[in-house]
Amino acid sequence: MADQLISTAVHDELPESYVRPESQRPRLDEVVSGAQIPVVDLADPDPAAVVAGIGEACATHGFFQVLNHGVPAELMGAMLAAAYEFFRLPAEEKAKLYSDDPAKKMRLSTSFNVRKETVHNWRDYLRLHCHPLHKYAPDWPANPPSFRCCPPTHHCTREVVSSYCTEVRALGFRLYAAISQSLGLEDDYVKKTLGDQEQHMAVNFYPRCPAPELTYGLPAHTDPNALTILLMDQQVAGLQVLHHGRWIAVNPRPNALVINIGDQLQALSNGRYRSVWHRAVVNADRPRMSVASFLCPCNDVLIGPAAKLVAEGSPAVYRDYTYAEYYAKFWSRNLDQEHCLELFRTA
Ligand SMILES: O=C(O)CCC(=O)C(=O)O
Repeated sequence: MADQLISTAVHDELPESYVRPESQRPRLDEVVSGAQIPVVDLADPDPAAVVAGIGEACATHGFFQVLNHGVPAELMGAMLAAAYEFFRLPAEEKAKLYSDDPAKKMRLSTSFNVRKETVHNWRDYLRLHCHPLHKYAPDWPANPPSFRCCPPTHHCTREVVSSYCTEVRALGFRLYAAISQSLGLEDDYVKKTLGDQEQHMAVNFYPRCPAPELTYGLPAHTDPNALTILLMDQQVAGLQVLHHGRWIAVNPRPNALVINIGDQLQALSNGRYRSVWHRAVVNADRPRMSVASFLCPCNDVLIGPAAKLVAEGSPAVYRDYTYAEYYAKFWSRNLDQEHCLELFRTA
């Protein structure tokens, strides 16, 4: 129900349904703030160093920040501005877009899976399907105008979200080539294997929270897709990544994008690359926005460890499955249960 949206009201107290039991709270004072996830400069003149840096990051952290990635800084700024504008829309306007049905291709929702979860999360989000654009963009919210699609030749603010989607997709495919190379596979292995991929976007809005110690924006989870490209609010941190059993705060770097390996690349790499637990925490002073773009395998393609990686020594860690099967399993569970990929192990 739309009255569950938290971006439509000011909250002086955290409602009981958002309060985590003591043992599940974020323990913000234990978070490592000085550490960093790896940073890869895609403009490095040595392409082999870029590939090696990406491979290392995927194996050790499952996360890295990219610089000089080709997505224009102005477009990133405009995307975040459009996102803030969207969440400032009046409650009645937002209520028309509300749905808690994960099958819907365009929906404004809240928390994670309100139909299943017992404790809610301090997040509202707009979920959009983005590929092919001509199929989905006409159904995007009519307000603010930057969410709607114009013909590609027509330069206006309404192009912002669709242009952002196009740029991010191209970056994702560039990263796929580097990831394939780093695994010793053909350059186009990942892209070809995952089929004509879907692309989804989650525009995450985390309002100011009266009690950040007691709740999450998003609790620890891994991403069910193949690759995630995250545009973070430049002013407010909130993303944390699990590394060697401790939570590392990811501080926004000017014009960087954050990349993470999803469950499907962990499977395809036979466990060499890691889809790592991450979470979003909230804060008392300022709202925060993030825009996550997910590249998702084609629904009916068979996914499993690359034959070359299996033949070279280690047996297949995961069985083959379709992405449709995986995605259904992911959404049938709570976000903070065991790694969904564990359910697809061979032994
Ligand atoms: O807001 C963030 O920093 C993380 C978002 C995220 O993990 C997600 O959308 O899956």
